[in-house]
Amino acid sequence: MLDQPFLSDELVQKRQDLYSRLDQVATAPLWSVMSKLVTATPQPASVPAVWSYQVMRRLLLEAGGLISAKEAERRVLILENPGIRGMSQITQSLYAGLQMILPGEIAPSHRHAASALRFVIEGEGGYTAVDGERITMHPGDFIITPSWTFHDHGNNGDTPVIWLDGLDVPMVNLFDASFAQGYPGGEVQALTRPENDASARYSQGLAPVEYVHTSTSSPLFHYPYSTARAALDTLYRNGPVNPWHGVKLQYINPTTGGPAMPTMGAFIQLYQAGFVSRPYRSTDASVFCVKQGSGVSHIGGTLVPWEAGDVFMVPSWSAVIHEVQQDAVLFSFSDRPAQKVLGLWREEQMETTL
Ligand code: GTQ
Repeated sequence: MLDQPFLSDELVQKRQDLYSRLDQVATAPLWSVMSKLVTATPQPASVPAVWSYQVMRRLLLEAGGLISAKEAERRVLILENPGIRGMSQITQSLYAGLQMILPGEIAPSHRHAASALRFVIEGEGGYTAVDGERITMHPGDFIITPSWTFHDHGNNGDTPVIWLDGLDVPMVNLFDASFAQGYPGGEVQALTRPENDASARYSQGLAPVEYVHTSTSSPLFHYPYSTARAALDTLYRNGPVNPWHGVKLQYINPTTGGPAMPTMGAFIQLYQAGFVSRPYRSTDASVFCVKQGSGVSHIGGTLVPWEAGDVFMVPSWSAVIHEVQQDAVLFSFSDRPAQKVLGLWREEQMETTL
């Protein structure tokens, strides 16, 4: 910073006078806000945080006895970052929540400009229908709901189904580009293709010869856990294991090789018990959901313990070290694709360990 020059009382007074007249014409001097406006490094207001699944599950079940999925439209407990309460945000750019559908319930069909992703935590028999195709949800499955696709959820099983929702709502609202509407034809959208149709079309290293790439999102909406887990196990055996990320895969649009959606990227990684990752930081704040295992993450100096079902977040540019206690599979998502396409994304793989 520059040395502060001597200011006479007269000059101070004249400046104050100018600033108050600037204020009256909706103007402000850049020099008084420059350093907090254009920061040398990211200065996130969000803080490291963890939501215990055992606690959240009890609260969701309690909510289930007090309001139906139909009345709520979506029965979701929003995970609000403690550093930015009241904003419905888990990071500066992302929304996250835990959604529950009880047996026989329906969350009515709607669509919105915001893109959504789901990571299934618990329960069998749940389904979500996206763009005319029903997807049966199993724990660990990753499912996308691209922007402006109709989607409704239901539960044909006999136990609660609970999943993590991730949406880019804060980004959509940053741009003042939000639209939403209910499905005009009733609670449940018409199904236009049988289950697993998109999987046959797009997930086998093949694509229909007439397929034309037009959407910004993947035509494949369902990424089963069984497939992801098998890949992680094989790659762990084959090696090498990355000292920062363990074995880490990203969910892709199979027709482009790029991310499944343009605003949010999603990942799944496997760490062996006893593994201590090297410190890593990146400009995309990340939301993690623990599929299995337990450990402690050191997030910018804060100790965050986690176990199966827990959700925790790492703010932008906070160095994170994962100390793994029991063999762990971590799902995560962030705004990385948006940052990359805007030329903003940075990462740093650091060398020092604990
Ligand atoms: O499932 O469509 O957590 O529209 C928030 C808004 C879930 C959904 C959320 C939504 C949904």
